[in-house]
Amino acid sequence: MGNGLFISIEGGEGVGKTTLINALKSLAERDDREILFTREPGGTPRAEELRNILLNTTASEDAMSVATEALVINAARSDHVDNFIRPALMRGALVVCDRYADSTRAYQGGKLDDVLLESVIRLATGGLEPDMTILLDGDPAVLVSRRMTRGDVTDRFEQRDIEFHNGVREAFLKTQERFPERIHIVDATRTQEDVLAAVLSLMKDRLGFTFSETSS
Ligand code: T5A
Repeated sequence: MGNGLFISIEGGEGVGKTTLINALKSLAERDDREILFTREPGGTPRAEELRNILLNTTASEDAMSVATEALVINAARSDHVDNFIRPALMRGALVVCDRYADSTRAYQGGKLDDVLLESVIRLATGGLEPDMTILLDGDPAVLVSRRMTRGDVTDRFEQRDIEFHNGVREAFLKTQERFPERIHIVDATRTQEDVLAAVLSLMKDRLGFTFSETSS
């Protein structure tokens, strides 16, 4: 896929993905290379429209089935891969994506035929998997309370109980066991500085990538 590098950041709600990505963005701003940040569901105008449909369905409306969720998310992903990720990788960019196909495996997997779900993911991605995935992992009880203190529990995905979050964590850990070479676990309960340092170290060791500001 060109000379680019593709990194995805994964984990449950409130695990610190946005915080980590903001720290990486600060380093990227002072780097001359093309470094792009994107997210799923979303990343292109059409995919962002689909994201709004997915995340803003209120409890009073008809619930979306898991199969519908999987198809809508992967429709968004297909547009994102075709119109944003693949062209950027062909240009040689570093693409950092907030969630990707492992989120589908963790959230929608187990509730649908897994072989069919993998086929849908393959259809959407054309087989494009990240060069490296960072899985931010930690006890949901600790992470949810951290999140609640911010008082920012708004969309329907986040209005879930602790059992739901424990299940998502287990599903991510099982996905990591399937792809141990690609998915690297980082302890999300450590400080923001420690999390960033662990990720920078993985980027250097596994991909040979160092931000210009941190290379000396
Ligand atoms: N989804 C998505 C699927 O079901 N299937 C799929 O295939 C895909 C792609 C997306 C939803 O869509 C679902 C999964 C999700 O439910 P979203 O809004 O994009 O939702 O993503 P969330 O994961 O919910 O994002 P959040 O913003 O809620 O969480 P983050 O980004 O993981 O956490 P963050 O960085 O905002 O941090 C949360 C709080 O913790 C603090 C932060 O300051 C913040 O207050 N914090 C720390 N505090 C101490 N130490 C640290 N190391 C900290 N890191 C963060």
